[in-house]
Amino acid sequence: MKLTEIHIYQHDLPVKNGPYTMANAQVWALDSTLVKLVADNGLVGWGETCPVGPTYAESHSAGARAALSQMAPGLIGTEALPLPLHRRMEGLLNGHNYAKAAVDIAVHDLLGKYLGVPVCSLLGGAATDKVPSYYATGVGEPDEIARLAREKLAEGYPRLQIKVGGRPVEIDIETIRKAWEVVKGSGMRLAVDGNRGWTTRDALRVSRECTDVPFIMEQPCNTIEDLQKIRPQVSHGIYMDENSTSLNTVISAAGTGLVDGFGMKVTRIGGLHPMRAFRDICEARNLPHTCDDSWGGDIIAAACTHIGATVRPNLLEGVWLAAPYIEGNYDPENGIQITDGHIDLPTGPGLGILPDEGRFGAPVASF
Ligand code: 0XW
Ligand code: MG
Repeated sequence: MKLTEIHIYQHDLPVKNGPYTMANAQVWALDSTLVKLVADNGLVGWGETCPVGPTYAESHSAGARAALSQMAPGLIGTEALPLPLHRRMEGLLNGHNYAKAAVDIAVHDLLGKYLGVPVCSLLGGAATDKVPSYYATGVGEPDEIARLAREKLAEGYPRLQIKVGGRPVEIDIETIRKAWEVVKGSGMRLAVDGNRGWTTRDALRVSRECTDVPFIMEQPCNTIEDLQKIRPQVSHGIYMDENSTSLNTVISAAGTGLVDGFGMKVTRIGGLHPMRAFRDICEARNLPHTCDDSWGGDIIAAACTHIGATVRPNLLEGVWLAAPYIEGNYDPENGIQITDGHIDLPTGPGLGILPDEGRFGAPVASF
């Protein structure tokens, strides 16, 4: 099976009850990029990549489309298999994992449809058909985050991620304490995500003043050097998110014991093929992690759910979806949803969702 056509689409995803606020980004609407691969047998596969604004990471939506347009002509005629496609993409463009990921997701969808199996089977096989999710608050007032914690606990979420940073650290400490008062004793796990926004001074102070609150500290500071600096001084587990931009970084961070786990995004690491290597590295080191993305509709949601289902259950921190912040689904029938804090693994071949193409309008580029 060889690739014969590549179509790139642009689609806006307004944030429900926006904005969504993180330490370094405030977003009202996200600009998603979709990729449709067509094979010589007429089968179609869908991929997606959706940076959460231009300041969250070294990625932006126009950059994704430019990178895809740069690679697309050279991908026509390539075997529709993840490994040859990744090697071809490496030969056509250096870096830009988040754009390559859209092609990677689409080829998994295509291959699954061709073989008549769900993507989770291509990734080694699912361990569950109900994948735990977690809820991520925005940066908010302490009482509002406590209210959200109560609401999400009642909805059945097994984990809550509280966003902090970009404001006086005293407010972050008050927020953590108020949320803990709500979830204490419930079994709900807590993550406190600085999204690179704290100084090392802030991270040390939070850990010192909240020694009695069992949360993990996710990407508290901006750089790997910052994490190295605070590592021996904090009493909380540290997870790496935004700094883990490649398998190479993951190997070093896991191998040197710099972190206790990861918040991982499928598109940041380059798609599902590198994601399964990441999963296996974490399993070898007994490191928990999430399977997320920065944002995106049903295609990204399905990709994250399929890989999440293959993670050893005691190491899966959860699969985060943008679904609670998005109105509607690409696939009105089988769209991915969170129910009782969990996601049903799609059962159809490939990603198990069929986007209603009409929603995306005409392609912005076709090859
Ligand atoms: C909560 N997320 C998975 C979604 C936003 O893009 C940020 C992210 C994170 O954990 O940093
Ligand atoms: Mg994070």
